[in-house]
Amino acid sequence: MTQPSARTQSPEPRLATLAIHGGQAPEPHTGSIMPPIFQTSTYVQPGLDQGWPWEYARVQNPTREALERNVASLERASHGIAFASGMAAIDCVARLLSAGDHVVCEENTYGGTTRLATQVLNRAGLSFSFVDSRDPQRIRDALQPNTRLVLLETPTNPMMRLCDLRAAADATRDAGVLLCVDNTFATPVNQRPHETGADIVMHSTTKYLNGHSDIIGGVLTVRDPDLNERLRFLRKSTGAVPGPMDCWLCLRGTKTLHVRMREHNANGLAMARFLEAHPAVEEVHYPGLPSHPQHELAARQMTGFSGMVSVTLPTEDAVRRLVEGTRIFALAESLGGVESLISVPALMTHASVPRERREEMGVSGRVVRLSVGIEDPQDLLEDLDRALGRGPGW
Ligand code: P1T
Repeated sequence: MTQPSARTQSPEPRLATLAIHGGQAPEPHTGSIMPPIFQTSTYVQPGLDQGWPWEYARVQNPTREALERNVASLERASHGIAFASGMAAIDCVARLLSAGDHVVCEENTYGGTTRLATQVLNRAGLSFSFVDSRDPQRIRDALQPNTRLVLLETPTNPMMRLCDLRAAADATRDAGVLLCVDNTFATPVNQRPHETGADIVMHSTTKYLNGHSDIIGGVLTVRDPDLNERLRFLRKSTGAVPGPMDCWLCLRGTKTLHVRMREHNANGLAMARFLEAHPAVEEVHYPGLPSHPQHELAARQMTGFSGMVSVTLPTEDAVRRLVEGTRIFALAESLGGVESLISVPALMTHASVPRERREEMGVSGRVVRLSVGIEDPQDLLEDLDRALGRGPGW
């Protein structure tokens, strides 16, 4: 057979095409253009020992597998493994390890990740070193002979610190250690850690991937078939699978991920610029601003900076006035939905991190986190301005 010429070879589809079509061929029996919701716990088998591929829905579910293929395609991975929550996904990564193993973990992760490490996984015999991965040398310095995993989050929740993913991958490759990157804040639209050498990419699909604040879910992506098999075995054995309806909702969300992220990126930058110029704001933490100490790295490893913006205000009273005073930004945990949310990490998402550790990282009661949605940016600016005590009343 002759090789197709370069002209007739189809190029690798781009992200917007993958978001809509990746992993989702029409259903073969009816041609249903959307993947059906296979709401079943088990499958009739044609006979004993027939090698029937569908056994039990904890192990196989076609709706879930469509989501897994879709997210894997967006992350430029070869396999996806979906979970009942982002925390279940991180827990599964940790279960690759055994008692006595050591993990190097970014110190400014989501509070639930710290809680899992210091109040659950430590009791199973894992030890953790928490590092400021803004300096990749600190990752190298924290590696021990028994280190098996480096767990990073970039940008971090909520201080928007960055880790140089290429440098982190160099450090872990040299040491033969797995690198897992929580890509929840950036999304594959803005950053693809597998392309710079990460072994595992993790998402809380609760956030941008689903995008509509109506499910809890998680996913891991990998390129290595052996790692895929090990993670699937762990998930089959521990059982934290998402339901088919939630997978279908998430797939519906990923179809518009690229469109939503364009708006989140634009609105996030608009809010960050506005807040930076606002007299009531002490400091803005947003990698897309030239004033961010790692802006040069952000511009190099990200193509957009998402809708997550944190600000430090002069007093806790000012924080209370802001978060209780907005009318569009709703006071709530979580992020990444089309609607704007506002929160105080020290009292909400990061309350389980010990106070001294929180404050060392700047996560004081004076920090407010915004998840900027895709409403009209002028309405959002006016909402913040009014609640910060300068704009007109409504
Ligand atoms: O909530 P869950 O789907 O289990 O995901 C946990 C998680 C993991 N990683 C990151 C970066 C996260 O932000 C989260 C959850 N975060 C919030 C609920 C929050 O408001 O920050």
